[in-house]
Amino acid sequence: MKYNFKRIEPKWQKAWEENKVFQAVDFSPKPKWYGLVEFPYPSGAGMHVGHIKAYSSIEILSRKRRMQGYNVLFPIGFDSFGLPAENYAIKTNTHPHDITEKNIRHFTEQLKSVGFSFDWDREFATSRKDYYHWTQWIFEKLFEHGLVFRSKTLVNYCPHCKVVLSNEDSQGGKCDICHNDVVQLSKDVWFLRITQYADKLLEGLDHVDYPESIKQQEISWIGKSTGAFVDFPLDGTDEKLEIYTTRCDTLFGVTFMVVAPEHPVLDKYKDRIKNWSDVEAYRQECAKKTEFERTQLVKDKTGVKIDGLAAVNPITGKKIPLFIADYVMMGYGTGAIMAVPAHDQRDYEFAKKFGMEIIQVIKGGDIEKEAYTGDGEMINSGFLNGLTNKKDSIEKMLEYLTEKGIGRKGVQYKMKDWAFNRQRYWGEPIPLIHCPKCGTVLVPENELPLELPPVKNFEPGTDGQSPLAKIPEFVNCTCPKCGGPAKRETDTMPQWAGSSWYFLRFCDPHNDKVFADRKKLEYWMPVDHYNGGMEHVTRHLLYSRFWHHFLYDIGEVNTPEPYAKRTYQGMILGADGEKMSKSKGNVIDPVDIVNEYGADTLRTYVMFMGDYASAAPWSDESVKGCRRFLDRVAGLTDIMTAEKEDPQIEADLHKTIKKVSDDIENMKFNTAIAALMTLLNEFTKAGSITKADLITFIKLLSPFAPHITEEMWQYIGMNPDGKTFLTVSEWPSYDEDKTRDAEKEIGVQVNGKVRASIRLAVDCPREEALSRGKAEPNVAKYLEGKTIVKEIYVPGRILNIVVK
Ligand code: ANZ
Ligand code: ZN
Repeated sequence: MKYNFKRIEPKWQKAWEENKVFQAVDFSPKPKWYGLVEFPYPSGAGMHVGHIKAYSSIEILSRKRRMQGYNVLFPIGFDSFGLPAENYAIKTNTHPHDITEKNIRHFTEQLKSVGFSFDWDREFATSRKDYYHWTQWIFEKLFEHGLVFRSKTLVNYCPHCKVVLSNEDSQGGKCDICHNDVVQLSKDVWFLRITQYADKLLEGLDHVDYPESIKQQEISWIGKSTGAFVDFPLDGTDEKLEIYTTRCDTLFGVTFMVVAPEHPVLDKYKDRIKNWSDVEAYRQECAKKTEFERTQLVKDKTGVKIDGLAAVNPITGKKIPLFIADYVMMGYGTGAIMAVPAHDQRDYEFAKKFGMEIIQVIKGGDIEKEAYTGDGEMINSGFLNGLTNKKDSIEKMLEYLTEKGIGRKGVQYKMKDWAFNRQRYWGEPIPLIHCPKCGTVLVPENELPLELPPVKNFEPGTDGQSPLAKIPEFVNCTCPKCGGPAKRETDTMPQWAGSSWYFLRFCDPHNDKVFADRKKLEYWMPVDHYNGGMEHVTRHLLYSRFWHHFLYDIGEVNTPEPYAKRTYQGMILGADGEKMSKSKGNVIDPVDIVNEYGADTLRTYVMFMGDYASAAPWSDESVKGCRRFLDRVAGLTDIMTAEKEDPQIEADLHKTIKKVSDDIENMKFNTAIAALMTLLNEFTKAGSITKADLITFIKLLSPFAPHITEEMWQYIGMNPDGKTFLTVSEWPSYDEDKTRDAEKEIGVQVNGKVRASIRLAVDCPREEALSRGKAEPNVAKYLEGKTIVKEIYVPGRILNIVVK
């Protein structure tokens, strides 16, 4: 067959679409399979080759599942609220809505040109009101259940984007949107109480099939810590300074205390503090640093000793100095610590610098050099002396603290509540109303969606307010409770809101009565396999699991966990091995590859380039190699002349069916393609193959290269009515017995040394094997004049002749 991808790719894309081949059918009696990919943000730059790789795994699995008889849901939509569109709109004086819809059209065309088997009837965009209606509705449920609260605290703020960011959005001290440094500012913001779900988010990981690396990232991000809260009296006051420690066993070794520079206790006792101006100066210095800088272990310890205020060790009754230092964070524990320099390295460095006493309470290490953090016998510790196990000491101390009312057991999480409002335009309006009489009131459910009003100027104000605040018609409203004049909340939701539940909407995308019909949710959920980026593990994955657990708790969905299985893809690097970026000029546009080599080549190459989960550099040579492979595949129709199946080819076929089937399941796409390349070579070597051989081959290749194989299927007469598609034909099965070779190369040994090698049928009888082995000239040479004492033959493995 002549291979003309330019003709056949659009032809089959159109035929599949017209015949709704990829349509997911609600309530079909077939077993369901829901495959999900991270829906794209429709940026102006269009599709990236990274999208192709990220989507290809679930694409291939979906196509295989359909051929295995599953009712497959493989949907796509657009995560279309967010800053880039808004920034672009500001720059070009256009409207983010128009830009977004235009980008969506562009993206759709591009995705379709690659032949992904999405059910396009279920497409939606999070920025359209029929979708964000339900994002707002879920927010209202969260609010009703006490999971939305407002608090004035230190938050991450990006001065460049002019937005408050969540912790997840400012990892490593950088803004997730613009990658500039974030600063800590005290602001009044809306939070979602994700910490209330910390334990459920941890526990849920035991019930899902995620790679260990993903589980570990979530676990350490949530950062559950068990320890104790202990009260330290402030000398000469009634005040008790509460600290959080994981090592209450070391209480006898506490020689000073440290509070975070922002700790409110300082302001309260301002009048007693003699060096207040030093305190203030230090505070200002700290405010300039990012939390990331402050928590770096390797950094010079700084701090100020509070003059005029001291604490008391509640166990020993000894007076101890009080410091402020930036290595203690206001946002963790209580913002105050007991310092045990002998056994905590940060406290150790601080004590050395400020000349504080170091009391060893656990035997071991070399306290002259560094803190000892290991286990050992307790010393200098009163009633704990002699204990040798940290666990026992902690338990005993906790008992004592509890009994005396000085302390209590406690848990802490590194994860913080989710700062949820953005002071920008292009996001879901938060459906809250501020009434001077009734307080904060929800927009009534029947008034949802609360529509984003059209605006002319999206520029965020220098006053830190969202552009919505400048629209009196939007802001001024009546209180739904008392009917009096009230004002609307003008902030919008963060980018991650829409993606926190989109997989549910795919189950019932056009419903205007509920976010999704319960019966449909029960049919489709959970997602059977979700593939996405590693960079979303501590953002979107965590957020969406949180929303889903919440919806489960209020009885809206049928499982606590949304995704039964999750995997990730490795990045595609530029040909130079660097991350693709515009500035480096090493970006590959997938559409260029489609135009030059065809979608099937692009798809095959992206899956062939290496281990799916690893990063791999782009190679033009290898793209061409994949194209040549497909050219040769097309040529197979010319050798479809054999009447009878060759036994060796049959064995090769069964082996390949097994390999490709297993490899796809294990996401080893590259070795699946390699196996098909090997099979193609065997076919070519054989010179002729049967029609059945060819059919099996194109079925196995079809998830990777669906257009060329669909064309070949028709070419050999398998699609007479134009509607009998290969794409939904039956996946080949194999016979385990036949996966073994018909013939094998076997070494002929004389006294254990290989003297020749011969090809034998694996079931070749003993007599025949021996006589053929002995007939080899180089074997005969070693047998001459000798007496044969033993002949060993294991079919397909060993032929050894022992002589004397
Ligand atoms: C005394 C002590 C002795 C500590 C010792 C450790 C070792 P994780 O495991 O991460 O929860 N800490 C508590 N609050 C802090 C804050 N706001 N900023 C900085 N450090 C803080 O760590 C808990 C430990 O980190 C606590 O236990 C406390 O130091 C410190 F040999 O208390 B520890
Ligand atoms: Zn930013």
